[in-house]
Amino acid sequence: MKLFRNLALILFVVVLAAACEKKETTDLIVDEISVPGATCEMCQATISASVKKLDGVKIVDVDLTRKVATIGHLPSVSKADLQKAIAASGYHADDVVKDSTAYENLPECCK
Ligand SMILES: [Cu+2]
Repeated sequence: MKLFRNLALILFVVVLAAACEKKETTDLIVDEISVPGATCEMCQATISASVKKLDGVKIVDVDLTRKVATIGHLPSVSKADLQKAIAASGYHADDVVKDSTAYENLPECCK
């Protein structure tokens, strides 16, 4: 598990570095958002999809061990935008409370 986590982290940094090399992403900002409800791969997928819908989000990693979403995005996206998007998908995001309807619609394994 630890090895997987380290590999995932390394991969994330490599992809992030590659993303930064592109011209339009030179202003990439990286935010970490606490997602205490994230427990499985479905949660990862749901949370990733929620923020990728936002124009300007370039890269997302959801660490299930730390329960933290790390998101690389352009300055046009604020941390509040990210928190709102994650909360709307059914997960607490830092101090932004999850949408209860979205939570009810999550797969059983995610509740
Ligand atoms: Cu899940």
